[in-house]
Formats: sequence, C-alpha cells, structure tokens
Amino acid sequence: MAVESKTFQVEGMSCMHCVHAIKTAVGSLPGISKVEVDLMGKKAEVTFDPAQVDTRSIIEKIVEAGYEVA
Ligand SMILES: [Cu+2]
Repeated sequence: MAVESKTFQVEGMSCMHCVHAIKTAVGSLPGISKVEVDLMGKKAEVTFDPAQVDTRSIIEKIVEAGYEVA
C-alpha cells in the first residue's frame, strides 16, 4: 500500500479540543493512517493512502468540522 503524507495549513484552531476535533474528523475517512496536528503552527500533517482518499476529501472534512484550510 502506497502511503502519502501532506501538510495542510489550518486556520481557526484555538485549543486542544480543536486538535482533537480535527483528528477525529479526518481520522474517520477511509485510508487515513496518521493525523498529526500542530496547534501553534496551525498545521495538520495527514498520512494517507491516495488510492482510498484524496486531499480534497481531507480538506472538506476539516472545513466540515468548522475550520479553514488556507
Ligand atoms: Cu478549540
């Protein structure tokens, strides 16, 4: 299984609850193997299988959770 890693710039996170919300939302998608969120750096690094999920779905999931992807 080929795995890809991509870092997204996330706006609107203010606390650990936000970090958890993004991890849970993105983690619910198929093909996600890891979600690392950097609150201060406003970043989310997602490791995923591009055959199962694409970056657009990941961005949509973050937006759906109430945050913005720059
Ligand atoms: Cu928060």
